[in-house]
Amino acid sequence: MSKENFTDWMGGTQQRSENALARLLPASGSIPAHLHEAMRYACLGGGKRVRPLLAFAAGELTNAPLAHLEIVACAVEMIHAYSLVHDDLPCMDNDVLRRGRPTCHIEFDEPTALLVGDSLQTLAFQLMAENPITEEPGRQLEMIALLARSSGSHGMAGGQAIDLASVGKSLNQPELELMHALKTGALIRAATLLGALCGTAMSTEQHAALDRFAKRAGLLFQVVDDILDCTASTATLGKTAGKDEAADKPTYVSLLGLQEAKAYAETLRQDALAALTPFGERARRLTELTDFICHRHF
Ligand code: GRG
Repeated sequence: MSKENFTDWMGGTQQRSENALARLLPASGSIPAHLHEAMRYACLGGGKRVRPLLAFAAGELTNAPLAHLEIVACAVEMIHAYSLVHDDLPCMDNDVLRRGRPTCHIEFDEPTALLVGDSLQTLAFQLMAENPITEEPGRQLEMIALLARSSGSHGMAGGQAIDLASVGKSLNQPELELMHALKTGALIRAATLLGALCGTAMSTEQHAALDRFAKRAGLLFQVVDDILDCTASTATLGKTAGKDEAADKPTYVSLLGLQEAKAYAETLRQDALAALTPFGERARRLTELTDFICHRHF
C-alpha cells in the first residue's frame, strides 16, 4: 500500500492518466490529421480525471496491475470526453467553454466535433478489446459489456435523453435520481467496477459492496455538481456556471434548496464510505477520493 499522501497520489495518477491518453490516442499529425488533432484536444490537458482516479483507486482493492488500469481508465475517460464534446454541441447544450477552453466544435467545427465523439467512443472499445485488462480468463468480454451498457441508452446516453426531455419540467426526487444514475452515475460506476475487475477476483459480497459504493459516489458527484453550478464561478469551474437555472433544468438545488442539497451530499458521502467497510485499509484511496468528490470546489 502506497504511503504517499492523497494530494501526491492524485497528482501522480492524473499525470499517469494524461501520459497514457497521449500514448493511446491517434498520433498528432497522423491522417486524418484534423480529426486526430481534435480528438487529442478533447481528451488532453484538462479535466479532473475523476473517472480514471476511481478506476485506479478501486484497482487497489484487488491488486490490479497498473498496465491494465491504464487501459480501462483511458477507455472510460474517452467515453466521458466524447460525451462532453457531444453535450456541448448546438443541438444539445450549445456551450462555448469547457475545461477553461473553447469547446471542441468552436475550436474546430461541428462536423469534426461529431466525428470526435464517434471516434473516441469506438477507440475506447477497441482498447478494451485489444489489450490485456484482467487477470481472470473469460472476464474481458464481461468488462467490455459493462462499459457498453453503462454508455448506451440504458446508461449515459439514456440519461442524456431524459435530461433533454425534462427541461422546463419539475421532476420528483426518484425521477431526478434515475436521470442522474444514468447520465452521470452509470459511467462513474463503470469506472469503479472496471478498476477492481482489472485485478484478482472479488467475492460476490465484495462485488455487491463496491457496487453500492459506486452508485452512492456517482450520485454524490452529481449532487455536488448541481451545488457548484449555482455557487461557483465560470472561471473556477472552467465551464459556464449557472446554466442549469438559466436552462430551467431540474437539479437537486431546485428540488431541495441549497442547504438541503448540501445535507444530502453529506448523507451520500457517509453512505458511500459505509459501503467500503468490508475492504478495510485497501479502500484508503477510494475513501479519500470520496471526500475529494464531496468537498471539491470545481
Ligand atoms: C452526449 C451521450 C451524451 C451524453 C452527455 C456527461 C453528459 C452526458 C453531459 C455533460 C453535462 C453535465 C454537466 C453533466 C453533469 C455532470 C458531469 C458529467 C460533469 C462533467 O464531468 P466532470 O466534472 O468534468 O468530471 P471534467 O472536465 O473534470 O472531466
